[in-house]
Amino acid sequence: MQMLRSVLLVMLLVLTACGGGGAATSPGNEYGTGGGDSGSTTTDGVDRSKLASKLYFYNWSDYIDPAILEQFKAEYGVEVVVDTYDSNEDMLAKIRAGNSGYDIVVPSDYAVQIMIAEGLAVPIDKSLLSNIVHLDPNLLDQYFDKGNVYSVPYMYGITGIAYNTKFFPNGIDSWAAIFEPDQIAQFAGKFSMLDDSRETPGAALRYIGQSLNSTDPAALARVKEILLAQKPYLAAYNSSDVNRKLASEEYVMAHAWSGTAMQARNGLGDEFSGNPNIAFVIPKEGGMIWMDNLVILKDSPNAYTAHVFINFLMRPEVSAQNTEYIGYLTPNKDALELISPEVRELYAQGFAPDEAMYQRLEWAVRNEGTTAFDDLWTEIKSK
Ligand code: N2P
Repeated sequence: MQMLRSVLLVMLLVLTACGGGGAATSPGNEYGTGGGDSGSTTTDGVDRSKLASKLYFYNWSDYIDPAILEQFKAEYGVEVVVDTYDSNEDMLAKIRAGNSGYDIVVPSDYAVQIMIAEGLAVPIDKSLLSNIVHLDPNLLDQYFDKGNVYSVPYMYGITGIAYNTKFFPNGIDSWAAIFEPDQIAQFAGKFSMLDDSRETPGAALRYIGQSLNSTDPAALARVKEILLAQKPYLAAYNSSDVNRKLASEEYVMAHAWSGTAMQARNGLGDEFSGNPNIAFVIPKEGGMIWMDNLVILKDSPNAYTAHVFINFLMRPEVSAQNTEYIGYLTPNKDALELISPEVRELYAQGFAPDEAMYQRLEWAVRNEGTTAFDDLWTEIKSK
């Protein structure tokens, strides 16, 4: 297996060296003529003499198919070094300190707003991103970066409750299932909430009929009560291995991102196998919709290579393969038709929003006037 893989890699490298780029194996390889320089520029418009040997990618955990990084290396000779995080706040803290060494990060919507406001991002050079034509125009030009000056969508998803149908034969339809002490007592130590200052207070806000962006003191006081009443029953606040713990049935349910739930259901490559009992729901009171975006850091020394990688990720077949692996939702309209019937069937079962579900989804918006969510979260975690 390893041997076969090496042989294939060598063959690809030879093709690349002969000037064929990835075109021989990758029909949708549609680079424009951006880049400008002649010399070592090949038919795909990429000037190989300008490529760095390594690119540092700071991404969420379990959020890219490792085979894609191998393909990129085989085609361009660039090694993508991946480091992972599990919350926007952790990522922001690291890059705010400066000299993080990373080239590309993947902030969610409201965190893109923060990065722009704090001067942490560099404008995107769209002349190097010919594959942006494959993205769904309805998912571009969002409130958090009008005109996509600093960011391009990577994946989007929704946050609800993932659960095991063995333990919930009648399904779940309300946040009460994860918040109400009389319902959770029987599952003490067997479920988790996201370790996230926007997601977890946001879920409780929706449960009490409020916007997940509300900073109304009375609403937040109620949220604090709900979260503190729930805390003794929780296994953990967890944003890192919920997929594995649901699949192994260490958890019977979890506040989770849709792709985490899909990974628990379908497994994740060679990492762990899936559990067919896992289902996912956006409770009737509503939940979060979000989008994670590729952003090049202001202090990235490898901005050109970063653009080449981002353009690669926007190839329809690369995006489809990645989506199939991580189970989120691709903003790439031309990738959709390449996704397997099995995954599409799960989307239809609630792992993706339909019209009715959209009505109860809400985006998180940055609120520069308040530290209410951070304060509340620090307090909850310290109790
Ligand atoms: C993947 C993280 C999903 C991103 N583990 C949530 N915004």
